[in-house]
Amino acid sequence: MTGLEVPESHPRHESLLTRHRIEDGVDLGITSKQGLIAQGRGEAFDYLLGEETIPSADAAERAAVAHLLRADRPVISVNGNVAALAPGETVQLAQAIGADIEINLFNRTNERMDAIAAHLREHGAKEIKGLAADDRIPGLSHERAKVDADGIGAADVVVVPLEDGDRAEALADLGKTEIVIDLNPLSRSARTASIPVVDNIVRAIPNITDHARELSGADRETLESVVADFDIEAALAAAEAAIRDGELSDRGRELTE
Ligand code: PTJ
Repeated sequence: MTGLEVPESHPRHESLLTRHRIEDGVDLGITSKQGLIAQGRGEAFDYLLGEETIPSADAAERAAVAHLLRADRPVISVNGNVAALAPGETVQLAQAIGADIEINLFNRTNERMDAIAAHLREHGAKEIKGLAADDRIPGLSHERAKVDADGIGAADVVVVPLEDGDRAEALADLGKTEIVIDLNPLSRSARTASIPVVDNIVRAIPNITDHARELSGADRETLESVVADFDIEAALAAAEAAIRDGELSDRGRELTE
């Protein structure tokens, strides 16, 4: 563990804590070194978004829940960054919506698969998929093609945080509903998604769980209207506008002063 203290008064307290969690993930053999670079890229977008959940992202998180609660076989895909940044939160979300958790890695090794599975179990996960890897997503040559036949292979709705564009497109080609969590609204993954959530996973996953609790008793008609009311293009445009035009909230101004 890094053991570094970040004073709570620091204006970027949450962001620095997140950075340390990724460092710890690398030390524990959970996160790849490339995960550090991905984190840096994400931080840059998060800074421009004011390090907060913008209203269009909150709407996307609610629409994501409507999809997940209607799903027959929802699955949450977990990589090394997700496991380091939000392990307990991911387990809670899976429980709230009745989803499976499947580990799926770009830089796949047996050691990392086992370390992530152990870490998720320490955070309350009971069953973890991805270790059997008895199916493949067609059209992908890299390790992310490996999935469980009764996990992502059979899923109708998949939550894919920090996805790469190739797999996002391949999953969409299979007709799966994809909920992509990615701070970059210009990424191919966000643009391929049925629901692009332009938010940091450390905020997005707990917020999706809150919406799941709120919508858990909703009837099908209500869920369908939440899905129908969500506008993909408008959500992506709102995120781009927030970044480009600096339409910052008080929090955003505090960070940039
Ligand atoms: O653990 P592995 O081996 O599966 O590898 C995972 C990484 C993330 C290293 C791999 O998928 C990768 O290289 O991803 P990319 O292509 O760098 O894409 C990461 C995307 O996630 C970028 O668009 C970032 O802006 C975004 N991102 C980074 N951190 C966060 C994020 N989005 C939401 N929350 C974050 N904390």
